[in-house]
Formats: sequence, C-alpha cells, structure tokens
Amino acid sequence: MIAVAATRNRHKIEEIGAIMGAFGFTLQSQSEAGLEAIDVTEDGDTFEANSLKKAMAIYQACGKTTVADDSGLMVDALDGAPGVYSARFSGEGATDQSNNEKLLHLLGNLPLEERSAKFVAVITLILESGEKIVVRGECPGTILFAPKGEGGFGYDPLFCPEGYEESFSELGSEIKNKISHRAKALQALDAELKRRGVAYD
Ligand code: ITT
Repeated sequence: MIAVAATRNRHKIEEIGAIMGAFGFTLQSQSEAGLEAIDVTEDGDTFEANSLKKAMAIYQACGKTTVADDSGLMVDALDGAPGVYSARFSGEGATDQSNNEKLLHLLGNLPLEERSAKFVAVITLILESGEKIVVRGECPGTILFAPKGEGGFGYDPLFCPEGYEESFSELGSEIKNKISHRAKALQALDAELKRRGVAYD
C-alpha cells in the first residue's frame, strides 16, 4: 500500500519509509504526490493535535492514505520543554545546531542523573476510507554534555537512549529505527492495523 508522508522533513521520510517498508508500505513524499506547497501551521498544544492536523491537510488535498508524524524532545529538568516547540526551540530561523546549543546552554553543568529526557512521536495514519489511527511512541534517555556523532538529525547528537553509551547519531539508523520513539509508534501502528484487520500487503 502506498502512503503519502505528510511531512517536509526528509529525515523523517527516510526513517518512516525504512520502518513502514518492513511491514508492507511504500512511502511517497509530499512533492512526489504534487503537494509540495502544503505547509501546515503547527499551532496545537499537543503532539496529537499537530499530528492530526498535518495528516488531515494532506488527506483532504489528495484523498489517499496519509501518514503524519509530530514529534519532539521532552527534558525533565526543563519541565518537558522543548516539547511541541522542538523544531523552533531557538526561535525564528532555528536550525538543528542552534536548537542543540540552546539546550546545552539551559542544562549547563547539571549532572548526568539530572539530564533525563524522552523523545516522543505521535503518528497519525488516515486510510483512503477516512478511517484514522493515532499511535504514540516514546524513547527514554539522557542529554549528553556535547554533541557526539554525525548521523541522524535534530537532537540526535545530544541524545543517548537508555541502555546505550552512544548518541543516536553515533548508533546509526539501523539501531535507531529499532528503538526510537518513531519506531515504537510505528510498531504500535502495525499492531493496530492487524488488530483492525486492515489488509495492506
Ligand atoms: P514536519 O512538521 O514537516 O513533519 P518538522 O521537522 O517541523 O517536520 P516536527 O514539527 O514534528 O517536525 O518537529 C520535530 C522536531 O523534534 C524536529 O525538527 C527535531 O528537532 C526534533 N525531533 C523529532 N524527532 C527526532 C529524532 O528522531 N531525532 C532528533 N530530533 C528529533
């Protein structure tokens, strides 16, 4: 089954494509679907609200099976920030680097045991019929003192997942796509599709 990815983030498309590919989906990007121009304003207070908003915008434009991801990092010492503001944490024109710098600055010299955090991903799948499935995945870990590694995107160089010594950037996509928040949400999606008896491969 083909699903249009309601995202303009190419890293997400790669990760979602690799994970969903393993359970029978082929992903199409917004530009491949002729929907490059659609840019949704993410003004929801929750990952669920923004994920649904992105999925609905693309589904309404093309009427095809659509998958959206709204995700972010929640840091305990910052009361859950940056949360839904993860992409624009350091303000207008934010980049991955400026966001990581702001995060390191705010955490300062807090010791490792006070640098706990989690990544969250909420995935919305809207089937061609209009049926919606919303799933959430979380990945606990720790914020490092400096970026490590080259791979991945966003906060990956600063995030060490629980049970590992390396950052997501160092671990690489094969491991990340098994244990990440996105992987867990998509595993839940696969289970829910099976539970509902949706045939897709
Ligand atoms: P779309 O809205 O077009 O999907 P986006 O990058 O704006 O793309 P979000 O609004 O969901 O996506 O913001 C998520 C941000 O959270 C993302 O830009 C990263 O900074 C961070 N993030 C989410 N998942 C991540 C991951 O797996 N690794 C590192 N950072 C991640």
